[in-house]
Amino acid sequence: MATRLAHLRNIRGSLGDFLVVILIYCHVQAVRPLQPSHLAIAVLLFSGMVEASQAFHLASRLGLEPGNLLHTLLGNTFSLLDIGMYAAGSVTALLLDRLWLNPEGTRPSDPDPMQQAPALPSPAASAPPAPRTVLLVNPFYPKDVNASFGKHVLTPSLALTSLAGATPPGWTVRYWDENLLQGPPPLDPVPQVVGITVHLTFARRAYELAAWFKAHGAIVVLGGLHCLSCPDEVQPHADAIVIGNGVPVWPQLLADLEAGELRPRYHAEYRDYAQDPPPNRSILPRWGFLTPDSLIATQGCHNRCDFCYLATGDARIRYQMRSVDQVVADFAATGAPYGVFIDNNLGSNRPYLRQLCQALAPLRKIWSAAITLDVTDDPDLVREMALAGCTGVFIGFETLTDENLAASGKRSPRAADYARRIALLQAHGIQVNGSFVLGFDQDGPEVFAELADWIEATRLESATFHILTPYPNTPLFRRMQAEGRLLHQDWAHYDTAHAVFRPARMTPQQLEERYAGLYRRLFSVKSIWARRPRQASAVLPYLAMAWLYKRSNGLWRLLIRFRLTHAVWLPLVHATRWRHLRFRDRLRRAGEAPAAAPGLRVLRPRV
Ligand code: B12
Ligand code: SF4
Repeated sequence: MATRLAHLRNIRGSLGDFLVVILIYCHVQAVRPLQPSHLAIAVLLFSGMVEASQAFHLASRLGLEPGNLLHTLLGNTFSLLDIGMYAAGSVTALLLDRLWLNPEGTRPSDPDPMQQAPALPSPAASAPPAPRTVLLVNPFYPKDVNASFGKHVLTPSLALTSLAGATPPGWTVRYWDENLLQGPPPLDPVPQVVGITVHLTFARRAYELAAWFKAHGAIVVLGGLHCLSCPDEVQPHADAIVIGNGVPVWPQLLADLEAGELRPRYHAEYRDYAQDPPPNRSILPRWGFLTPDSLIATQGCHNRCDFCYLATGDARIRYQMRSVDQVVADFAATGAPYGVFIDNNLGSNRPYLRQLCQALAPLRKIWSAAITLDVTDDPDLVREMALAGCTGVFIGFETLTDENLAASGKRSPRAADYARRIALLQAHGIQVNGSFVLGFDQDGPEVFAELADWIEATRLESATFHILTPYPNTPLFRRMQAEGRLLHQDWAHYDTAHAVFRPARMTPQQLEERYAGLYRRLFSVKSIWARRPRQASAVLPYLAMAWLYKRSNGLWRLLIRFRLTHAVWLPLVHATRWRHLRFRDRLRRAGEAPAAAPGLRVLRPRV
């Protein structure tokens, strides 16, 4: 059995390449007969001389140049193949689980790797830590079973790649993300320094990892949002903690450590952000993420909603923008066709966004970003976004009740005007992923069905739901605490999937049950179908994305464990980009938005 598993582990790396070849092959067959050049690519790929992404580029160069009429077929050909492949994948995932063919060699009855962190082997006598080595770790957190598992591999946080970018020469940096389901962090060798990012939901796991690494002789540094909001809780678990922006203090911290003068606490305000070195993405396992290339242009937000982590304590994250040239250079350097901006709100400063869009347009890449809905006050700016490659936006609508918005201090267009503004974005080929918060004081048990009806009526392609969560040290937290409404302070449940406070107009159980029910309804085949795009040619790409995102959690387990995430996703990204480029050229020629969008859809499961 062990040999069989080892063999399977060896072939799993090439499985992704294999799937891509099949896609290229079927696609090429569908649009034109097989040519020797395509065969040559397949040989190069299998011989290991080129990677899947390079092969795909090559194939598109040879046979499928943009502008070619055959491209109209592209989206749908891919979509059909993808739907078939995902369906087959779902069944395979199930079978593999039954046959206990997972990388860890565990059986299906073993703990679900989506719910339980990998076991940490008890500390054994190991070699002393290797000097000048850093291991940066993103700890495990359990995934909400109601939502899509896909969103957890959408794009990596920039926290650790930013630290890697700031690491002085002479240090070797490695990266380990426990959520990629490859087991516990490596100890070959034991690193001299372990940097762990800490969020409240995975704080407990971060402390376990810290203790484990310390037992092996490593120096443990903890940083991240939870250090900002609860430094005194984090402190005893670390040799040093970093409060705030880690980038400017990281080189100093390493120098202090080498000099034997490590301080227990380092503070760094969110200043001089534009001076920060670019992130070092080379440490990332690219196979692990749909989009390994997370980008950032701005920090902070013009709003200060009482539930947002940006309102934590006195830590006002000053609104800052990087130079447009810096951002464009960073995106260009990734070499990727698609990027995700992880900014809190890329639309906070509209003149800046316009400038950025104009500079991004020549790259002919596609991207998505979180913005606030007020960007649609300016339809011309929406057009600039479309012309610059924006194919999707993540918008925090939060609620359909204006009183809830007012009470939380969110300045946003009135709920009655949401639908018109969504239609404006969709008409520019920009898919809208709406984020909604449930459990505000005006929310009763009736809001769930109302919200689902509204989402279906507006044909919102994608929606994410969050139970209102009072993050520690925010105005909302302090109010709930003062009113005696907090149920507990078990941070692991502060993950927006659990009710951690007493809602005003329902019980915590009702809130949790109806939240789960909302996902069930919106992820149902009936609802997915009801929200299909009006334009017939956009229906198949939409269904492919919806199937992968909303109906394939079994498949996600397989894709993540077997390192297939990126390879399976890439063809969809290329197809979306080609469709977008055609749409954008038409938009530019027409001078205004067409009546209906062409249905450009890249899956954008955002937080
Ligand atoms: C990318 C992202 C994700 C990715 C990756 C997450 C991951 N942990 O790997 C995905 C899509 C998977 C994701 C999922 C979720 N996310 Co998220 N995510 C983000 C996002 C958009 C960007 C993070 C980022 O890259 N920031 C930029 C970096 C540079 O900033 P930073 O993390 O603060 O890091 C700096 C410092 O803190 C410090 N630092 C950080 N770590 C370390 C470590 C060391 C050693 C040192 C020295 C310093 C240091 O230095 C860094 C450089 O300045 C943020 C919003 C945002 N714009 O920040 C939300 C955010 C972090 N997510 C959030 C949430 C709630 C979630 C979910 C729970 C949502 C859900 N219901 O499913 C899930 C699950 C994650 C979890 N359980 O924690 C919240 C967290 C709230 C909080 N108070 O903790 C945020 C803030 C969004 C929000 N507006 O509420 N997310
Ligand atoms: S608009 Fe969004 S990012 Fe800005 S403060 Fe409010 S919740 Fe936070």
